[in-house]
Amino acid sequence: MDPIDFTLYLVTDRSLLPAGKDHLETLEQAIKGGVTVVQIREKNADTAEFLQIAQQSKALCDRYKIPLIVNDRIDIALAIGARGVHLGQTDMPINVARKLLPEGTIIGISCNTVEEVLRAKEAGADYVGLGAVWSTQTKKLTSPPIGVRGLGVMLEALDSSNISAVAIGGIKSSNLAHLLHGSTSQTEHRLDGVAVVSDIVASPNPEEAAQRLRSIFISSRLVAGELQSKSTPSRDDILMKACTIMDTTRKLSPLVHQMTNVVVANQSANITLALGASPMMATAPEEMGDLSKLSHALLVNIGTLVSGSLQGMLKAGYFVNAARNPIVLDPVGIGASDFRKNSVSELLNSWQATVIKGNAGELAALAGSSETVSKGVDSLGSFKDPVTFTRQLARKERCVVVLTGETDYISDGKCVVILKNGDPLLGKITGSGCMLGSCIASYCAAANLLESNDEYSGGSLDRGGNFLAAAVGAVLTLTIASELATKREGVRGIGSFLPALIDNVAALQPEDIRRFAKMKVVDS
Ligand code: 3NM
Ligand code: MG
Repeated sequence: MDPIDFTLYLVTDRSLLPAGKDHLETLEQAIKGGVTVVQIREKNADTAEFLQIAQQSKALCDRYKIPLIVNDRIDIALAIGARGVHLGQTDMPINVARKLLPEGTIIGISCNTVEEVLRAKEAGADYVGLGAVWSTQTKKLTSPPIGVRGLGVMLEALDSSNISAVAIGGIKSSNLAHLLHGSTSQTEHRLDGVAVVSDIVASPNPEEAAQRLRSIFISSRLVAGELQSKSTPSRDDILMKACTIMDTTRKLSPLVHQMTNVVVANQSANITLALGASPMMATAPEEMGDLSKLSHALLVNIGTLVSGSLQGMLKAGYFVNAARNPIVLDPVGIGASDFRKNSVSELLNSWQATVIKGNAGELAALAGSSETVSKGVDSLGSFKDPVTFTRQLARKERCVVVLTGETDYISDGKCVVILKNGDPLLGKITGSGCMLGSCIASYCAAANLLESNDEYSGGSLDRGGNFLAAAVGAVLTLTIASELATKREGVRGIGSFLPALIDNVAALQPEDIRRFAKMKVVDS
């Protein structure tokens, strides 16, 4: 028998049908929209009713040659000759089900932890349902959502096995690109598909809902393939792109939404203007949906985080991911408190960052490494092997990582760019790191506008390496401008340096970047 195509796995739930819609009609429309496998899930029906629904659904699926899986009930699966069964952790054990079912029957199991995945592997499951990724109204969850990062860890547990994996729980067309990006890059084992209930079943147009989900899945798979085969760009390639991005920022003046700290808000807004972009410094959770329609990128800086601002950041990121615009995360002082650590964890679990930027202490805390510590927001010490650290963190978080310090390291998970520009005064003023965050976000906005001709290529999927170039360009712009600023007449120290820096950023030309960049690219 053909292997099952898990790309778009519809799990039914008749209680979610909109008024006037019937189960079989919705099922047929969903199949026409591109559902590749169907699970009949009946939590309240008695046996006779379940059997009838299963028989009718099976006849329909057969007509379209779509495999049908029965939730939980081995007897119903046997009675209708289903292609498979789906078991929960407290249902019939896999080895017993295997004995009862005809040879070749597909057995899947829901897993919520790495241990459950390892046990499913041991027991010979054909596929696993990993979740719940996000919270959902459809099923009462017995443990907290695993988030995209949790999903990545569970997928890694499947490396070197041939078990298929689908994700489930709260998956919608608005967050699917984020989900797939978080689980397609570096591990051997990718998601084979996504399982969805409400986004299709509760939709007034299940055919279109299924089409939307399927096309996002397919295009993301293409992008992931491109990323895998991407060759290391040369120093000149990256510099050329960075200069194009610099020009584009001035030409298109992207609107950069910045949720930053109270210490640096003013200078961050001014450096953004100096780059040719426009700052928008809003924080209220209530307006994030509206603002995401206007902005071209989001900067999230946790420098003076309070509980209220965290809600705004969660919301903002959700909408910005959905709009496929870039997000830059600056986890300022994350090592200083559990509140910051937990908050960043929550942010990275609910949305996909495009770039994460921090000093050694901050990125060590974010990565859970004890190699270097921080004092307040300042970093003490550095990594023994910053190149490997930066590359690995980029792989783990599936985004571009910028490690700042006397030398800056930037990686997309493949190559690492090493930069050695910058005047020491940059480290003496407050908020130079935060200004860098604004520069990265502005250039990411421009980079995204450059490549947004494909509906699904934007956001966190660094298709052409443009976000890497944007981050490199941002570091070079700020550090080279700092070198030129200290040469200006009248610049004597911290106080006179800041305005000179802002002026020099505004005056900087692409030629300056090409001429002064102290830059090297190393391959993985
Ligand atoms: N199982 P929706 S979450 C049926 O975590 C089911 O195992 C889950 O529904 C699990 O797509 C879930 O509407 C419901 O969020 C998913
Ligand atoms: Mg069950």
